[in-house]
Amino acid sequence: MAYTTVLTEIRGRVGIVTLNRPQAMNAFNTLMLTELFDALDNFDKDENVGAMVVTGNEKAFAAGADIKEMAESSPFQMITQGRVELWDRIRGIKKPVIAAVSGWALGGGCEFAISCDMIVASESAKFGQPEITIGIIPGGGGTQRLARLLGKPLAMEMILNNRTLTAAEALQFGLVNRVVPLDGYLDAAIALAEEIASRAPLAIRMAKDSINAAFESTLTEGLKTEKRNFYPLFSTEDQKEGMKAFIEKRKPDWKGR
Ligand code: CO8
Repeated sequence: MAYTTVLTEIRGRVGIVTLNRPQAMNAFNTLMLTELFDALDNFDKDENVGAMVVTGNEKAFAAGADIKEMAESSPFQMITQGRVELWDRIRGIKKPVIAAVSGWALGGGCEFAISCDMIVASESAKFGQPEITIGIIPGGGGTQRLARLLGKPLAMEMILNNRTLTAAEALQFGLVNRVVPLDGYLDAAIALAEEIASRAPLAIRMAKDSINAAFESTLTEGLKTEKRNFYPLFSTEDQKEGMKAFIEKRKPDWKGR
C-alpha cells in the first residue's frame, strides 16, 4: 500500500509503522491519522504479523494534532469532519501495539502513545498535554487515560498547567514500560514486539481484551470478561499444544487456532 505520511514494513512477525511528517514534527493531520490506522488495520488482519510497533523519529514521536489544519475550524466542522472520532480507531486494533517514543510526544501524540498497549521510550522522550496553551483541552482521550494511568493530581498538573514528563519521570510514574538509550529504543521496542508475537496468538488477543476491560468496567464485570475469554481458549489447538509441550519439556509450536 502506498502511503505518503507513514512508512510501513514487516520485520519478522512485527509490523512497523513510522510516522513520517518530520517537517511538522509528525503532527497528526487527517491524512496521517487515516493512513496510520489503515496500516494498523492491515497488520491486524495479516496472519504473518503478531504485534505492531508505531514510532516517529528521534526528535518527535508526534507533536499532537495538526494545529494548522484545525486552527479555523468551527465546532460543527470538528464534529462533521469526524477527525476526533478517527483517534478512537486505536481501540479496534486487536493485536498488541507498542509505541516506540523518542523526543516530543505532545497533545494527540501523547494521547496516541498512551492509547497503545505498551511504551518503550528513549532517554530523550518527553510527554505532555499542552492543549491548554492554545486554548483547548485534550480531545483524543488524554483527560481520561492520564487520570487512570497517573492518578488525578499529576493528570491535573499535566493538563491544566502543561507539566511535561521526562522519560525518567514517565518510567517512575508507570506511564512507560522501559527507557532505553537513544540509539537502541526502536530495536528494543521491536524486540519486545517480536517476543510477544512469538506467543500463542489467540491467548495474546484474549489477554489484551481482558486487560482493557479493567479500564472500562467494574471489577465484577471485568472478572466476567476475563472468564469469558479464559474458557474458550480450552477449545484451541494451542492450549492443547502449550500444555503438552510443557509436560514433554519442549518448546510449543503455536498454530494460532
Ligand atoms: N501542528 C502543526 N504544526 C506543528 C505542530 C502541530 N502540532 N507542532 C510543530 N509543528 C510545526 C511547526 O509549526 C514548524 O513548522 P514551520 O517550520 O512551518 O514553522 C515545525 O513543525 C517545526 O516546529 P518548531 O519550529 O516549533 O520546532 P521546535 O523544535 O522549536 O519545537 C515543539 C518543537 C515543542 C514540538 C513545538 O513545535 C510545539 O510546541 N508544537 C505544538 C505542540 C502542541 O501544542 N500540541 C498540541 C496540539 S493540539 C492536540 O494535539 C489536541 C488533540 C485533540 C485530538 C482530536 C483533534 C482532532
